[in-house]
Amino acid sequence: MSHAPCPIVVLISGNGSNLQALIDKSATGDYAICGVISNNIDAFGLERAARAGIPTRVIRHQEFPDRESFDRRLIAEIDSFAPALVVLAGFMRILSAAFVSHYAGRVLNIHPSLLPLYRGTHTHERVLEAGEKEHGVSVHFVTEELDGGPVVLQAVVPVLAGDTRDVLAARVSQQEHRIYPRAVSLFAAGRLRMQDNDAWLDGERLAANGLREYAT
Ligand code: NHR
Ligand code: GAR
Repeated sequence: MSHAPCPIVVLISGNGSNLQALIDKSATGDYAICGVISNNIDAFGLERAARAGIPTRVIRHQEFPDRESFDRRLIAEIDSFAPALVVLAGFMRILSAAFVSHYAGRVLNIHPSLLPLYRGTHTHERVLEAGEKEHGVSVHFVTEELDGGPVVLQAVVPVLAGDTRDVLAARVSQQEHRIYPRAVSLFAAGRLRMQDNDAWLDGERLAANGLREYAT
């Protein structure tokens, strides 16, 4: 590759399996993870980062009087790494309008549902309760509207007879680890951007569901 890899910062709160997938693919991707930040000091993802030699920071949200002051610190720490993209990977704090506008068009999230279906938490349980035949995962740009920003990629998985929450979650998670590094690489290569609240790939506006693929 002729140009320097695109610097990204990853925000986590927990296990960090998506962070691990991003680390594993960074050797072949167009991006480099320059920092990992967690709001939770017990996040296993911090160990994954340290093992990969990536600098880590912990900013405990409980130590701040309000969301705005937490976000100001978060912005300062992120900017100290000078990333081109901020990647939410199981990050569980809602981001303020000030944060979103500071990084407009430069924040991606992965959400375990076929957005716009099932925004919010406990998506696998809700999908099973509703008797859906399909479920999946979406990568989207982050906007002020929670889980409402333009979708980039979606992977669809079947819901099978006898599925438990954990079996279904594992099937979705496998797809997350496949599509998130791809979405980040597309952004890093300059092929993906957000404009006027739409996602654009290779100069073409993507449909509301983004690029959708079916996994078996
Ligand atoms: N921030 C903005 N502005 N927009 C989005 O689309 C965001 C976001 C921050 C996080 C991830 C999201 C998800 O994929 C995400 C998308 C946390 C909550 C939440 O309710 C909701 C959605 C998401 C992440 N958080 C609680 C809060 O008060 C705390 C919950 C907890 O700690 O367990 O911040 O699902
Ligand atoms: C993933 O399933 C991700 O889609 C979901 O949390 C899990 C994080 O796993 N994200 C959210 O629910 C965001 N609120 P990981 O820590 O192993 O990457």
